[in-house]
Amino acid sequence: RFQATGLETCFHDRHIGAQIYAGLNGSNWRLADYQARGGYQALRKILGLDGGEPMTPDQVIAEVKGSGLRGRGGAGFPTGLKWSFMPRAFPGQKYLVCNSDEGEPGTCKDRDILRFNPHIVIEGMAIAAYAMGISVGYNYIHGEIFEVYERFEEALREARAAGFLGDKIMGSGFSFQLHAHHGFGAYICGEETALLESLEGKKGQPRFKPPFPASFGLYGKPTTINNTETFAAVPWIIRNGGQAYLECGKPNNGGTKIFSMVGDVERPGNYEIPMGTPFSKLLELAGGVKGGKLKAVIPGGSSAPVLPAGVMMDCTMDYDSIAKAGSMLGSGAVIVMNDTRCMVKSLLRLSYFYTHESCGQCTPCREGTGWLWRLVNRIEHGEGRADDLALLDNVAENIMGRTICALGDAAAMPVRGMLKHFRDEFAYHVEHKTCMVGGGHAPAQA
Ligand code: L3W
Ligand code: SF4
Repeated sequence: RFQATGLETCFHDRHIGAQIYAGLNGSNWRLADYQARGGYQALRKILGLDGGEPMTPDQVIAEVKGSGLRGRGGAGFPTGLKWSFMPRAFPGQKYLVCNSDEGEPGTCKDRDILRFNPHIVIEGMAIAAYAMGISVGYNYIHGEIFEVYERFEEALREARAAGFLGDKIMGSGFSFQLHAHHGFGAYICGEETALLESLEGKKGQPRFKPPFPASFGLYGKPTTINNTETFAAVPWIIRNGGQAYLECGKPNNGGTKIFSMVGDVERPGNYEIPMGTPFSKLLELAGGVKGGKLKAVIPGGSSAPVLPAGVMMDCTMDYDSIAKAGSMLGSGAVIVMNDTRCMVKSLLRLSYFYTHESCGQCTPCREGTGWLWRLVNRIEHGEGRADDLALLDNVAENIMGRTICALGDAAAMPVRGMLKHFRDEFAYHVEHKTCMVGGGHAPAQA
């Protein structure tokens, strides 16, 4: 399978790629380099500029549907289906938005796509715009990554100058204006409706859904939002066909996916592998566990419940396998923990993140995330009480499903995962006022 999809080591052994990363050497991000790798051929193909007939928007959407591509930002929603929600005959402005507000702890793939292959995102967005009859798009880039924002702006300038963006693209009847927008670094702006609020110049707080952005999005107009990696998959699909993409992965889990291997591994980095690859193979690519034996893995960014080593080693890296094991593939950040890691200390760090990033709009999240953090904090610092574990269960349960956006659930799920699989460590902390794995107490957090 690796050979079939051209899996190759890119500019160093921390960037391995099959499609999005294939052919990169760390500095060949410019337009001419991208074209030398076959870039913008997919756009030419759909516009009928490669000698063939133009593809209709319906044909493009059908190809994406057939590819089995699912949203790479975390939810795994089928991309072709989402594109088909966009009302065709809407009389006013419609928008296309790329969510590059990558902020999920552990995730570092989208910034590297933009840094090393920005034109693949531009081409993917142009194809999406054509398929949905959209003439204006924005790429919302995380506020803390300046260099990436500047590089994307430079790539936009190149694409406009070469006629791949703007009015009447390459002399066709299709026009698409694409702009970059630099966010301010708030995690919550990665939630799609908070992102739209922020793009409109307002405070980045999530809206109620429904209505979904497909019907009420940017400035109240129909809007399609996809993740950076999702758009980056589109040119390959159009060039090679949806079926070929699907066959790279496994049924219901088409194509390749980039996994950010972080934590206790010898070679942390981004690895683009076929969906359905065994976790053991991915771990091997990342050089194996560093500093001890494998204890646990958070398989899909910090919002995903932790899985113990034994469970994880039986998983393949795809939505279905990880869900069956009781967690989620999420954004594809794989946080590896060795057996020197204290789970109480790890949860303390995660809980602090969520209470810090809560936008404060709804009570269960605003109050509940702080409560969770304070409970874990006192357990970690030897002040836990006998009923604290039951209280943690109870607070987490009362946040789940009772908030406007997914951040509430994202704060509760790691707590539930830790207590499900590593309850004994928490109980030991409460009873003995110290850590059973010898990690000591974490420094106090203000
Ligand atoms: C029209 C319907 N559209 C759903 C659309 C919806 C959205 C997509 C998925 O959460 C997860 C979250 C984080 N008509 C629709 C419809 N849609 N039904 O489909 O929607 P949803 O609500 O399932 O998910 P979401 O709110 O987008 C995303 C998890 O991702 N996560 C976060 C990762 C963070 C990053 C980052 O930092 N970049 O990726 C990590 O696991 O917890 O569960 O577009 O509009 N009937
Ligand atoms: Fe804000 Fe949290 Fe409510 Fe989401 S769940 S809207 S982050 S308070």
